[in-house]
Amino acid sequence: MFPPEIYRQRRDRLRRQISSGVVLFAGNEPSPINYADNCYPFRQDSSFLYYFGLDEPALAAVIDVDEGAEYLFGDDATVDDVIWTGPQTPLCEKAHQVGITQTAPSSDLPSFLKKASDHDRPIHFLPPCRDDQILKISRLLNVPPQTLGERVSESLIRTVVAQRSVKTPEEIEQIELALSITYQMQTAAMKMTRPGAIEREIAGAMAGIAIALGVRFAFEPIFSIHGETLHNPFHNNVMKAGDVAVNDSGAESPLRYASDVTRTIPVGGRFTQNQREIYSIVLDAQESAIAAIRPGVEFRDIHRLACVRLVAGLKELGLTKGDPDEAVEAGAHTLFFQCGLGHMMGLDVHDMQGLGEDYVGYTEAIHRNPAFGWNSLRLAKAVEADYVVTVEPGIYLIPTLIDRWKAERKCEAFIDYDKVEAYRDFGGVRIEDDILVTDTGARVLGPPIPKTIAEVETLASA
Ligand SMILES: [Mn+2]
Repeated sequence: MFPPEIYRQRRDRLRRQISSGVVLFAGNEPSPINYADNCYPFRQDSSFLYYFGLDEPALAAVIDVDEGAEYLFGDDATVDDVIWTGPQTPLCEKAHQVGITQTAPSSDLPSFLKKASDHDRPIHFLPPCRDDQILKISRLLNVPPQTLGERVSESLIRTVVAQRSVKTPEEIEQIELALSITYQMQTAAMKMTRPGAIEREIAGAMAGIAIALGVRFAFEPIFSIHGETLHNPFHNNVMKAGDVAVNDSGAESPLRYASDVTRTIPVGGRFTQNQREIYSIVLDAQESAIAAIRPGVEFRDIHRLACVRLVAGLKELGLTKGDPDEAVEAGAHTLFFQCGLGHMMGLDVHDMQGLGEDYVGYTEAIHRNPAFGWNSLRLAKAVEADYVVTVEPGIYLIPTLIDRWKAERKCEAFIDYDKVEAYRDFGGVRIEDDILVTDTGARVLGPPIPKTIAEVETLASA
């Protein structure tokens, strides 16, 4: 955990932004797989972690804005518990570790909240993501789960998003710690990728690296020779020479900060000519995008820049034609790049997505563009110093999409479908790094993970 002052300062700042009432943070409960004693690995709610640091189940906390008081609700282990779990830190000691002096048993929480609501004091809470959290909060507040969404505090969402968006030095340090583990995962994957290996052998080795270092994946990894499937969760293909494998994976840091890196690896150690060309285009788009990031620049403009670089590169190969800016204006790039350029990253890999992506990536003036491709851009607004964002352009040849566009003769003025046909089984290439917005520009976080064609080929042929 961070020192208690960190959590106290975070809560003080939050309290100053909320005008009145009480703020409820419900920690996550254990999540059973098939019965109560056999659970998925515990992951604390990220906002609870941010303000209260305690990475364990069955806790809740309340900030009383009007009285300036903070309470941790939970239960001490009983002797019967200790037989199974071993000695446990007392609740008051846990509270002390994060700078809280007042504790109470969980059973006191409903009456505490009822008292507040009887006095017409607002009870602020964030939108719960998990179903069990929805039920828990609806029970605590005596509100039907179906209407709980109407009670969510928009002012709290906005305050928390603003606060969590700007990363402090100790948070950057955690992200870079996560990236140092991801470096090990990614370089091991490059070395293990060879003809005859099964994707899951590499995915499993990466999981082993993370677990042996005391952490886990920040998200289920994508490791696939079908990188054209944007979120491909399967790892069962046998790799053969001439394939490229997309490895989109990242470890969590010990304090649960995410990392999220993608590399594309030639199976057999050498990219084919087509792969080199497509890879170079994606790398150029990624580096151009990173170079354009600085405070005040809208991320949707960075996204557009990357799209234009991709289309300009594809034009050199003959897959696109016409003016690249006009092609992007017409949406022609989305045949090859169907998603957004990146997202915020922090305690969540898609940071704060659970609070509502539009609160995180958009503003009252910058709305989500409903056009295909643009509609999945998670971040559009201007970036600020100390934001952490991913930059992850890609080129994805999706046969189903090619067939549909071709049949509809979509963007025919900008796409050479005969040439595209020659690439229909190409697969996909994605290159992703985690970027800190600095006062004057941007910095790629973490140890440099091999990225140029020469660097990747060296490791992949080792
Ligand atoms: Mn990502």
